[in-house]
Amino acid sequence: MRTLCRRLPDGQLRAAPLTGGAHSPRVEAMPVAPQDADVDWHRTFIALVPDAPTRSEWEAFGIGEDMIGRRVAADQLHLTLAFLGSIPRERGLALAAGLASTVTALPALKIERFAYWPNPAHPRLAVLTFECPQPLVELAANVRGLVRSLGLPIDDHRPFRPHVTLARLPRHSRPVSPEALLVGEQSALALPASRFATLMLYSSTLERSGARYRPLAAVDVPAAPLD
Ligand code: 2AM
Repeated sequence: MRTLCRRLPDGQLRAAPLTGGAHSPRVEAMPVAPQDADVDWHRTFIALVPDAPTRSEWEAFGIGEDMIGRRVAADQLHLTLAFLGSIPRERGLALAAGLASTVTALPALKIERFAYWPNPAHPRLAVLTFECPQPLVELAANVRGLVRSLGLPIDDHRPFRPHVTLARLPRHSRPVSPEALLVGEQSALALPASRFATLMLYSSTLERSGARYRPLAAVDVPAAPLD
């Protein structure tokens, strides 16, 4: 069983865009905001967004009382495929226009585990990690191929490990107790596979309450059967 997507062979796996049929994605990415002159193209990233039932499951996910106030808002939960940082507006628009060409049909993703990163003794993130089937590898490689074809950089200092951040903890948080870790691990066992229905280009602004993600373009991701 593959447990992690390691570094991807950028651009080497290019799936043909899906056209026609009941599972056809939108042909062009839906521009959520790019006409808006106020859009800032800072801290941009491309991520998978869950469908409504999956979002509800995650929202109800128990990770212990300590995490109240630290949780990522339900409408902000996502799985990042590529983090780009600041990009010029023109290339951002080209990226939004090309997003649909990267889409592959994706099965619901099985949850691998619940974890604190980098570790429970120094917890900064509470995450769900996901198994990484071939269609996810292809989709991530397609996205990165598009980014590179536009001459845009990908911040690659972190290997690609498919995860959703459920909560963010301040620096120097106290260690997570084994009991609290168990709460999360047991909750994760009960979760069904997660369906990601949308591929989104986001920008991120830092606000007092934390990062706020703003959708810039979106494209449907068709469902593939679970293997
Ligand atoms: P994280 O949840 O593990 O922090 C917006 O910041 C999104 O991009 C988050 O999902 C974040 O992952 C991800 N990301 C990936 N690489 C990043 C980087 N170098 N800097 C900031 N965020 C990054």
